[in-house]
Amino acid sequence: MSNYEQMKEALKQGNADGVKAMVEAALNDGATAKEVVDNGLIAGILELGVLFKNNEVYIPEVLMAARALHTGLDVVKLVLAEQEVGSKAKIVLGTVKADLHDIGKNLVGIMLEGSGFEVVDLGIDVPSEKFVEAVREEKPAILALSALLTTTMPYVKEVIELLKESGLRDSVKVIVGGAPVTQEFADQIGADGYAPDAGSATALATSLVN
Ligand code: B1M
Repeated sequence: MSNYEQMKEALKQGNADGVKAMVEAALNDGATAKEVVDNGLIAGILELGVLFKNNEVYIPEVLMAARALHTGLDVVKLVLAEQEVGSKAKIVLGTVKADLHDIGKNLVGIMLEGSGFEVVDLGIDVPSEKFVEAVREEKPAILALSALLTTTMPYVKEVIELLKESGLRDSVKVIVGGAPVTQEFADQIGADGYAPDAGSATALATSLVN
């Protein structure tokens, strides 16, 4: 079994200590943070996602795997922080109302921080009003909204509408993402940008502040 196969298996079993040790070993062996995240951590959770969809595993197993994944991401985050190149701009980030998924959002945050942005992470299940309040108080250059459920996508639109009503829409760029979100949806709701993955989100944010 390759190292990444072992990492994926440990992740699917929710073995946080194993995942941590394997991520550290892979990075020490010269793997890049992106390789570890793409080939080990994300690949593992997506494989588990298929089992979840087919009712072969249930929410407790997925939560254990998510915890193991976050343990691995914490190691990656330390490596990326060491490469930091100074603050580019402030970004407020969060997962929209009624949505508890945070793995992708956290990955986006880690990549943004790793490329020099200051990230204020509001967490998950964030009420739309709280995003507006954060834009007023933090004055970020970018507001980044994540949604993983088709049922929570309308809240992405709600945030943009509330920003308009509050007279704050022109003060901030809004970028959106998450598995069910598309460029077409982003255009429909008047977002400033859409990114399909964490790497693209970083490139998009950089292009919007330059
Ligand atoms: Co949930 N879940 N889940 N889940 N879950 C999905 C999303 C689902 C596709 C599974 C399935 O049925 N195949 C499905 C959604 C169907 C739909 O709406 N289309 C689903 C469902 C139905 C549910 C529940 C309703 C299940 C239930 O209770 N019956 C429930 C809802 C809870 C809620 O939120 N209110 C639920 C619960 C959960 C857990 C809590 C058990 C757990 C979340 C744990 C956690 O996040 N801490 C969970 C998980 C883990 C998943 C799957 C398996 C994996 C999601 C994930 O982390 N992917 C997922 C299946 C799947 O995606 N194949 C599934 C890995 C992650 C790196 O990818 O989040 O897409 P992703 O992020 C990517 C990009 O999307 C992008 O960059 C990231 C990295 O490259 N991105 C952005 C994300 N945000 C971005 C923001 C940006 C730009 C890019 O700019 C701002």
